[in-house]
Amino acid sequence: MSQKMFDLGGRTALVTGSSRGLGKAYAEGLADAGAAIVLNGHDAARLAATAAELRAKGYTVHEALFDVTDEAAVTEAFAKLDAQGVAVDILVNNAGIQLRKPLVDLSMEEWRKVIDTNLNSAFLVGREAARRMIARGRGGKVINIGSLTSEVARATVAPYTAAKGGIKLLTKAMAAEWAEHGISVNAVGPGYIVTEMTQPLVDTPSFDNWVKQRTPARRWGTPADVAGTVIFLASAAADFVNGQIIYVDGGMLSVL
Ligand code: GCO
Repeated sequence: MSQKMFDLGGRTALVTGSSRGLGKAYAEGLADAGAAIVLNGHDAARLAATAAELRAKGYTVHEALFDVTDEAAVTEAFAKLDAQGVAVDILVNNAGIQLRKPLVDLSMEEWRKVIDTNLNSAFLVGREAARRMIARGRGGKVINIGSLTSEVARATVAPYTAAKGGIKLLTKAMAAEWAEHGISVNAVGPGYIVTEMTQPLVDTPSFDNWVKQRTPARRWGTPADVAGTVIFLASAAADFVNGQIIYVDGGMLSVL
């Protein structure tokens, strides 16, 4: 019984920002659990390379090259999926960027780019996906990717923090409106995970030591550490979980 609850066979999962990093790990994990996947990115070559890599593992992989911050591009991308007969049952709003800079030095353009990519995109893509999930009448899953900064702040990452705080409450707002349609909406908050985005921090001895001291597990996380929680929230095992954010942080948020 337990195995069936986690089986994603017959489902299709769109993961935004999935040509590399955590998004790629989520996509591969969902594929390994049986889902067909739709990879998304804005770099055609990188997207094609990742799609080829995952197809070589026997997974069913579609590619959706579009800018998640561009409303028209998002609408067009879903129209193309409709035309291809690809129905998104599981959406992982993962696309995100980081900009480490003091608030007083930020331009409005820099602020807006982070908010657009890390928060507004979840609305744009979530809206298109939910419209179709509701119309199909067979429910669905939306998993937004938050951060430790959905709860607490760190100096020099203000726009990222504001966006990820927004992701936490947008998740609850989506759950408030979409749960009655059988769509469960939750979030995952990765802790300090080794990815291209955090590599500069890993390579800074003082920051690396701080993470290891502040984390009860005394290590950085890996993308594989987070993928399991995404699979859980995408599965029938989480059908009655709604509006929650699950932190995968080695315990960092739980201790002083
Ligand atoms: C930073 C990091 C963090 C992590 C992650 C922590 O500069 O502090 O980029 O923001 O990426 O979000 O949960």
